[in-house]
Amino acid sequence: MNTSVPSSLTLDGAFMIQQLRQLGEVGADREAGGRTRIALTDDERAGRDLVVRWMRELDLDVRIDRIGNIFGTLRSDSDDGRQRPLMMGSHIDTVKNAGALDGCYGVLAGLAVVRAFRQAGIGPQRSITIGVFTNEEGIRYQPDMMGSLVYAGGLSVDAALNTIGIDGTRLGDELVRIGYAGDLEPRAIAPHEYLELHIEQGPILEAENIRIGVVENLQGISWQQITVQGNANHAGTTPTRLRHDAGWAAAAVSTFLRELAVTAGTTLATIGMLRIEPNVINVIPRKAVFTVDLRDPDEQRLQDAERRLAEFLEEVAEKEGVKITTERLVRFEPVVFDAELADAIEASAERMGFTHRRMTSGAGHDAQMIARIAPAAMIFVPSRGGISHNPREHTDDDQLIDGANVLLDVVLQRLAAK
Ligand code: HGY
Ligand code: MN
Ligand code: MN
Repeated sequence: MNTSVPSSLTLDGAFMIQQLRQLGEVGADREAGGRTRIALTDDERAGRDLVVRWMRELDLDVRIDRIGNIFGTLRSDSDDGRQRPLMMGSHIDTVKNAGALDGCYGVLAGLAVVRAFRQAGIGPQRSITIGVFTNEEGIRYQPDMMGSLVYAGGLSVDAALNTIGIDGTRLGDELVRIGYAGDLEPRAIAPHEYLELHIEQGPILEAENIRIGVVENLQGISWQQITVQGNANHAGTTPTRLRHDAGWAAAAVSTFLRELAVTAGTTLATIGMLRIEPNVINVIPRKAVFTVDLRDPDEQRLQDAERRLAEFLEEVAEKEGVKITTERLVRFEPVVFDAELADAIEASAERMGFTHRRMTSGAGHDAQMIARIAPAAMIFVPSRGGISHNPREHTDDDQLIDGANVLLDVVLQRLAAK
């Protein structure tokens, strides 16, 4: 293959859109809407199988590592097996009733970039690898970004394989069951640098009518599970002053967190999961179990939020006479991406005539883990209404294709650079 890569290649955007639609059908939920491909379920396996098929159709060297991360590599002629590839990628697992783009867009745009090389009959100067990382969403097994965290050395493979999910299953068993327990040691394919194209999942680009987000950094994430143990009692005979109401305690924390977020400014707080027992109309709840997701771009402010929550929990326990315990599920500090890569993304968007702006990622991404072991950065495209983790997640086809063309342009610049 000749490796004199021209300054531009042609990316087949329509084909990428068609593949996004096709992958979006896997795990489709006609009733509730959207699709659900929770990590290591049969639906996610079907999504994995489809992407692996597409990788093989591009004649990529497909490898699976021990935590189920999938890697498809277009090898360069100069790769003696030790060359670090330029890596792109993301994830294809979803939350419940998700949109079709979160994660999938970065994987399929990466395949579209490789396809542009294949269709031009040109080999890249450096190998290119597309990564599909396991369990990015972290809703069945915590933490989120688990596959890329293991890959980056932040969590041992064995600890990850022994993780018990919220459904009581062991992650390693499920990985074997779906046939994606690979033999490749994580980081056996170590990236030279990493680019992740993703939908913004927030309102900024659309609100400012900007085409491309140059993602410089990503906010810190703190997940914990809180258990309140009170006393069940009769709803009609128990005076308020004698109650030990776990349901009230959970509601008090929710109100406190909204107040904290509003006054702190950049801190975000979410109670995403909430269960009370016995969950009966005329019984004062004896137990409440709920999760708290705190985020802030600034580590000190995130620590302040965690401290203030802990203090409030002590107050509530004292006041209501309940026992409150917390379990830390996830804690990732804010991440700053590689400045040179961010500059390259900005230069490509500028050269291609796209409006662009630098920004922080509100969501967690695999790139934040890869940034631990290689230069990494992200490219965002707008999300309609800022909506994501929702069947109504949407980005216009031309915006998706523009983003993929910026990705291709950055890849060509980076391959030419070194
Ligand atoms: O939680 C997140 O931000 C990501 O979607 N896993
Ligand atoms: Mn994502
Ligand atoms: Mn997501």
